[in-house]
Amino acid sequence: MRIGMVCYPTYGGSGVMATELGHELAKRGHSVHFITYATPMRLDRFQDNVYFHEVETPAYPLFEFNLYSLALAGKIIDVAKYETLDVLHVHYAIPHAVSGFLAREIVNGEAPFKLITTLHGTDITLVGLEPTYHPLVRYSLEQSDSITAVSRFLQEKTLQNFGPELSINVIPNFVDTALYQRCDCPDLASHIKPNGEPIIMHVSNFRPVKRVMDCVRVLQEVRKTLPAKLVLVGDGPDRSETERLVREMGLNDYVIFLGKQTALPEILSVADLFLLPSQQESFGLSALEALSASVPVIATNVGGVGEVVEHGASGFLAELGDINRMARYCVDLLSSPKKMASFQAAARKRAVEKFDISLIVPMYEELYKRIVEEPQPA
Ligand code: GMT
Repeated sequence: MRIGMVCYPTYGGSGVMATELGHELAKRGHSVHFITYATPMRLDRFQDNVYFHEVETPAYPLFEFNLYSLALAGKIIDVAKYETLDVLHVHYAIPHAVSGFLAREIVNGEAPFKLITTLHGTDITLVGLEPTYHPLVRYSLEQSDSITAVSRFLQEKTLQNFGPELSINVIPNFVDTALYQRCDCPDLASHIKPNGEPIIMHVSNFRPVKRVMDCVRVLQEVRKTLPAKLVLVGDGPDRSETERLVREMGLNDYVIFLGKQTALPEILSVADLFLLPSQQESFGLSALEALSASVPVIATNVGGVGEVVEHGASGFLAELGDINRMARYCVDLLSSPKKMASFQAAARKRAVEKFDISLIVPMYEELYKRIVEEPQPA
């Protein structure tokens, strides 16, 4: 099949998912055409059957604002015509579903393709609720040939916020469990935990919704009992504020900022626990990657996180902002090797049995096949 894949190329779960999906579909013999404004972060190696089409947004003095949505529609039209796409799969509704819909209407007859929209989170729970965007998101969902959501939570939220008549399939996010597994990384371990200190890790794009500063507060509580360290991976708007808080709390020697990293399987391998204190999370892909690397997760019980982490088995869930409880869960696991071992095993089992790439990608393939075979509406 010939598939167009539209996503954000930046450090974020929806772009990661789209790119990993594209890689796997290409391995299975499909042609995959990424269409976005920069090379997606994980499109970092050559692969047969994978193509990248960069969207350039022409400037003109009259345009005070960048016309990306239109430039994207124009590029989709170009790729659909010259690469004869069967399917256009857009990740994150705003503006991708709108640009995809517009392109499909324009090329219909000449180069028809089916439009699939995958919802990832704030396109439905936050940005899509802005009164300016809401009607556009609703219309582009109604007009998509198929809609998928990455969790049951997000499916329900979409039905509530955008219309109970929409038909939405849940296809959860996935992880390559062969890649994300614990490995021995003595050099990294000796750098990060020279004295074998327990390591609590957090990986995110440091947006306010991730509440990275709560990780620092949890560490402060944990250190009243155990000499733990916190490793923060990623970068974004809240990084400077978090660094300031670390200095104010006198925790400089116990918090390591690694910035944006790509070698996540190795880095996760030095972690004892993964902390995700988010305010909102439709799925929590970083938590799944941690589980796959046998790292139990302590997270807030928000959105779809409970569909990924089983409370009391592969991790623990706490109320939003409940620093003391998250710290107690950390201490509980870090001070009980037997319990920790059973949580580590459950974490890995959960990722392998429920979310491995080999289980989820065929769901997308079946969906593509089904909608491509559906007759075109008259
Ligand atoms: O919705 C966002 O803020 C961005 C998006 C992203 O690109 O990272 O995150 C969402 O999609 C991820 C991949 O499906 C999910 O794992 C995240 O939970 C979700 N973020 C939120 O719902 C806040």
